[in-house]
This record gives sequence, structure tokens and C-alpha cells, in this order.
Amino acid sequence: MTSGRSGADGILIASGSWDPEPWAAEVRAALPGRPVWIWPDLADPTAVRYLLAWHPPEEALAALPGLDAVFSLGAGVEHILSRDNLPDVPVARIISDDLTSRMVEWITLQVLLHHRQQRRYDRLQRERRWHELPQPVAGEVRVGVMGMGVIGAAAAVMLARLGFEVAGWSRTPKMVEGIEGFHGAAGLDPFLARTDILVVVLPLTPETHGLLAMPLFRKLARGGALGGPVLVNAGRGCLQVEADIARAIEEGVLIGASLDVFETEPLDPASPLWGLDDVVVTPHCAGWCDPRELVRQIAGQIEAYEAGRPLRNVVDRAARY
Ligand code: NDP
Ligand code: OXD
Repeated sequence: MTSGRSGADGILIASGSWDPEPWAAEVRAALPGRPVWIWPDLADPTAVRYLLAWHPPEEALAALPGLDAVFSLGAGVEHILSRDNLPDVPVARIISDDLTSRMVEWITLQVLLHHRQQRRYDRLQRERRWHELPQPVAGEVRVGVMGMGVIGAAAAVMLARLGFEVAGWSRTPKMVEGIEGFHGAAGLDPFLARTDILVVVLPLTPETHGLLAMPLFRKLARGGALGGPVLVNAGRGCLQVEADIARAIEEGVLIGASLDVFETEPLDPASPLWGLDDVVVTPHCAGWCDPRELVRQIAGQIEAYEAGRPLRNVVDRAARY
């Protein structure tokens, strides 16, 4: 083991609203013999070399003179990059098959739920009515995936395998076999115009903030096989304007939505979204971050870094993801 700039080799966990104990237990098991603290119980701030973070408070960042790297406890990093006093050290994010599979499961479940009109069948069941609805085949339904990164591309491939007509939208051009590609501001309107089910797995950045609002919903395809467009958002809550989603559902601009993320989490019990028949609300659980799985990756990163190899999955601070 080599020590950091200041001789530090300790680890600080600042896990926001998540229980830090399972993360600390996994870190202690994976990297035995070094100090591990849970914010705010930090005995020696100068001994911290790595911060493992989910929504870290600015006070935690201010306290760490020997910091070498920050590891996000998830795929997203806006909860770290938004901190004004973030030191100029690498920020690495999670890319893991475990997290990607969980996200692909949730996205596929939601797309199929709207495609197969499950909410309408749930209502018919509650009314004890035996009534079959007309059902388009997947090939007649156009799915558009916003964010063709690690998770979006995997979801797009899975949905194409199920027979949907799939396209993706990204910041830079992206070639994924069997998926029609759109990119950048110029590609957005044509992408929306051919989309019946909009799946969103974008990161939250200044460019994507508030994008999922009424003007965008109005650009989605009308007259598709489902009778109107559907929104599925598993990216971040602040990509969306929730008042516009509720209004779009009420006015028929959207015929359904599945939302895993919200402008403020937990979602306020007073939000109208809870009560809308064709809106599915889940509590930011699409891609559960499993401490056992993810600490294995972070510990591997730390060991490789201390052996002189570069950190992987370091985010681009200018692009902000
Ligand atoms: P990636 O960084 O691999 O992919 C991000 C994608 O978004 C890329 O295709 C990127 O384009 C695209 N993108 C970014 N900015 C823009 C823009 N301005 N215009 C168009 N496209 C843009 O991230 P992941 O796939 O790993 O994760 C995506 C997000 O999913 C995370 O940031 C997180 O917010 C969310 N997430 C949510 C979870 C949950 O439980 N709900 C769990 C895990 C992740 P390009 O390819 O050109 O770079
Ligand atoms: C993530 C998340 O970013 O769980 O990994 O939201």
C-alpha cells in the first residue's frame, strides 16, 4: 500500500440519506487495516485519502486536505459536482453490470407495462370485468431512449430484442447496432417526432435540467399505435417539470408515465402524481446500488490506483457527467 500526498490512506463515507453501515462494513472487509470513518464522525480529517460519496455535504469536502479521489456510490455524479467547494481531484463513478441489469429490468418492465396496457387491465380487474383491449405488436411501437450511455444503450438493445422500433438520442454521435441514432440539439426534434414511448436515462447537467417539460412533450409522436405518447424517466428528477407531467396527463398530451426519480425526493405525499391512474411512481429504486457489489469495484479501483495504474470511470468535469 502507498500513502497519499499527506501520508493519508483513510476512507471517509458520506452517504447522504443512505444507511452508511453496510458500505462501511464492505469497505472494512475489502480494504482491511486502514481507517474508515462515517461522516460526520471523523477523528482525523488529515488522514482521509478517499471519499465515497452520495450527496456529500460541503462541510465534508471542506475538511479533507489530503484527498486524492472521490468515488460516487452510484452512476450519477451531479450530487458531487454540484458542490461549490469540490477539490480539484478525480471523481469516479460506478459502471457495473449489476446496476445496469437492474436499470434495464426496470425500464423494460415499464415499457412493457404501458405497451401491454397493464394499468387499464388493473382497473378492469378491480371492476371484475372480462374485457380484452386491442393490442398492437411491439414492432408497431417506437421507443426513443434519451441518453445512450452505459445504461441507455443496454436498455435500447434489450427493447430492440423484444421487437420495438428503437432509436437513441445522445450528446455526441453513437453507433449501436439495430438502433437508429440521433444526437445533439439538431437531432432532438426528429427523434421526438418518431417516438411513442420516451425512455430517459440522461444524467442531470445544466443542459438537461428541466428538459422534460410541456414543450418537449408536445413534440412527441401523435397518432402512434398506443394512441398517444408515454414518458418513462429513470434518469434524475430535476430533468423533469412535474407540474407539466401532471398537466400533460390530464390534457392527454401524454397517455401515461413511469417515474422513478423526482424533483424532490421523497416525493411529497401531496403530489398529484401519486393519484393519477396512468402514472407509475417508484421510490428511486430502479437501479439499487448494492454495497457488496459496488464496494468491490471501488476497492479494486483504490488498489489499482495505489499500484500506479490510472483510475477508471473518471467523469469529465466540463461535461458534468
Ligand atoms: P453515461 O454517462 O454512460 O451516459 C449518459 C448518456 O447521456 C450519454 O449517452 C450522453 O451522451 C447522454 N447525454 C449527456 N448529456 C446530454 C445532452 N446534453 N444531450 C444529449 N445526450 C446527453 O451514464 P449512465 O448510462 O451510466 O447513467 C445515466 C444516468 O442514469 C445517471 O447519470 C443517473 O442520473 C441515472 N441513474 C439512475 C438510477 C436510478 O436508480 N434511477 C440508477 C443509475 C443511474 P454521449 O454518449 O454523447 O456522452
Ligand atoms: C445512481 C442512482 O446514480 O442510483 O446510481 O441513482
